[in-house]
Amino acid sequence: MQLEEISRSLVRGDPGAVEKLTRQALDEGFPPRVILEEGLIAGMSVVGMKFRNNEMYFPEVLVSARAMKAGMAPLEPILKACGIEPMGRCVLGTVKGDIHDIGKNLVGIMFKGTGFEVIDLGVNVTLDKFIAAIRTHRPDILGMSALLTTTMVQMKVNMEGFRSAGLLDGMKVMVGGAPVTLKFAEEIGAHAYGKDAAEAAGKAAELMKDLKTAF
Ligand code: B1M
Repeated sequence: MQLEEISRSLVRGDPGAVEKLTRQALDEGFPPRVILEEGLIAGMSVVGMKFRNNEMYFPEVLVSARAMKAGMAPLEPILKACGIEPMGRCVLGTVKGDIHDIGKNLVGIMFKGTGFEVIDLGVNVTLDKFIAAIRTHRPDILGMSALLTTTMVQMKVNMEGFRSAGLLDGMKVMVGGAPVTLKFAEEIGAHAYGKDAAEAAGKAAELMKDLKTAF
């Protein structure tokens, strides 16, 4: 089956095959979100499991990550095109010390698909860089991603930084990433937590309703 083949090629680390099969699946009428979730994300979950079980090593994981990006190339413009009027503006980044960006990029794609304008600051984003971007772009939503237990604590530092810089009025903060939980999000005073990219986009849309009724 097409989507399983995408997953298998991703786990095998074959960017050419992943991109070709993704394009084929689109031509055959598979919805982009289904290809993303049941092909690409499903494959990356297998990579994560194999990595945890020492069945895959970093160089192989990196090649699979490249294959994931190759598969995302034909999907991204279509997911983006689903949004009509920007429903809000989001500044997004992976926190300081952390270079994982696959999940954060997916969140960005889903936000764009939901109708948000997304300013992606990339990875290893310092508090100062977040603050400068908030002052420049005045986002409705600030999204932070962390994949390491050692870097998720930076989210707390950032929340305190935003608060003392007076930047939390009129802006909602969402956090997410594998080690991040709803409990942690609440503890640090974030406004929302997204378990995955689809949930994050749905919650972002809800946050926009809160912002509109508050102002
Ligand atoms: Co790293 N890594 N890694 N890694 N890596 C993990 C995260 C790890 C769990 C693997 C393991 O040990 N089992 C482990 C973290 C352990 C921990 O702290 N709990 C780990 C480690 C230890 C490391 C290094 C420290 C290894 C080393 O060098 N000794 C190192 C750190 C580098 C650094 O950041 N400073 C490192 C490096 C790397 C690579 C560079 C090789 C590569 C990253 C490539 C890249 O991102 N461009 C990599 C990868 C690929 C992984 C795994 C295998 C896969 C991560 C991924 O892309 N998942 C990962 C194991 C795993 O997760 N099972 C692992 C797929 C992605 C779709 O899911 O990112 O969870 P995820 O995103 C989801 C949700 O979390 C959520 O939505 C996304 C989509 O549904 N989400 C949000 C994410 N951000 C969100 C933000 C939101 C809302 C939702 O709101 C704003």
